[in-house]
Amino acid sequence: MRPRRWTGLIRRWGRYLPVSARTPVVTLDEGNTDLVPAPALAAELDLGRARAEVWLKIEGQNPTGSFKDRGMTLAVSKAAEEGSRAVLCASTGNTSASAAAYAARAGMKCVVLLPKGSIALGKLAQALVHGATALAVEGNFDDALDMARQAAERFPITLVNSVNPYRLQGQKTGAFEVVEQLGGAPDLHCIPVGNAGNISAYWMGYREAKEHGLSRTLPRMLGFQAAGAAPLVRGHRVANPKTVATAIKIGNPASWDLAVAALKESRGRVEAVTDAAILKAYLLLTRREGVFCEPASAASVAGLLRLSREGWLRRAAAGRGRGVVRIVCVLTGHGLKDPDRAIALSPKPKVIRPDLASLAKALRW
Ligand code: AN7
Repeated sequence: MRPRRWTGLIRRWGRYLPVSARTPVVTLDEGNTDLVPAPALAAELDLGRARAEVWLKIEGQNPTGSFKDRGMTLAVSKAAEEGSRAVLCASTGNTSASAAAYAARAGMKCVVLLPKGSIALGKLAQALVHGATALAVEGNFDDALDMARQAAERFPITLVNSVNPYRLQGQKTGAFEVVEQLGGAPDLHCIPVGNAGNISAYWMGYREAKEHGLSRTLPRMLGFQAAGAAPLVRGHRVANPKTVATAIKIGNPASWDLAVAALKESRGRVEAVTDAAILKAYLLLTRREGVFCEPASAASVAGLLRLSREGWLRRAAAGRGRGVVRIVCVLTGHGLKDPDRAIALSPKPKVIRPDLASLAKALRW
């Protein structure tokens, strides 16, 4: 039998990407992540007479545990094609983890600028273990991104933040996969928003999927920011963003205009969700769906629950009668990225002696 395995998103979707036969494909076989039903979450939603079908796009299944690998395979492949020997990014963690891994794969140097003290443990471990030069910037992500942009103009190093257009090109494949997995676009697409690259990339992907005849419809894009880091909701930059969801602790999103266009064109919405609501959604996913994502990812679910509570979902579903409304929530990163948060929210294991009596006592049997 001819071997047949997934060989990454450039090989699968290359005809829709800015690559040629000359592009050296730097891949870790990213993409092709599962779309898992979320019945417990669906049961929490109020759509009036309509019924919700909720799907989780598990981007934590990517090689470095986040959706960033979709953009990074393309950005690093194109950097290699252009003869670059080094890549640079500012990051709240996941971009640095991904850049470090793909640079290692490509034999390139990697420099990552990390806001000091704001990076989840797993992400820091990844950047370091893949051999990146990590610098802790005394400032926030927005300061670090400013520096990275300036440095890339001055020095011979390729910027792989999402201001690099290849990043969004790679990330749009998430929408192609959703369309393929559902046999068409969903009605609603829920996604956390930080630097606003991913919401822009998904919208581009859905639009292209329609143009290429892969889907007949487009979803409404629903973006969610942490309440303490919600520049798009407030309509202005946030100087000192604050949230437990460190991945989206961003006050001045680079893809601001693209995200606003996506929201407008899709008749979407951008809303803020509190840290308490994010952590509640995180625990719903971990304890009732058995799905472990990082806090920032749970913002998409917190937002969906908020829109349900406010009656927005019910109004949005009004035209459907007793029909089904299909909702996708992108879970952008794996829960193991931020083990400290998982442990902080959970009871500590009780220490017991190695005998049955101690076990029975601990369990109150
Ligand atoms: C898990 O790694 O910005 O709105 O530097 O890691 O496209 O920025 C990460 C962002 C959502 C927000 N979920 O996506 C970085 C970084 C997770 C993330 C986002 C991020 P964008």
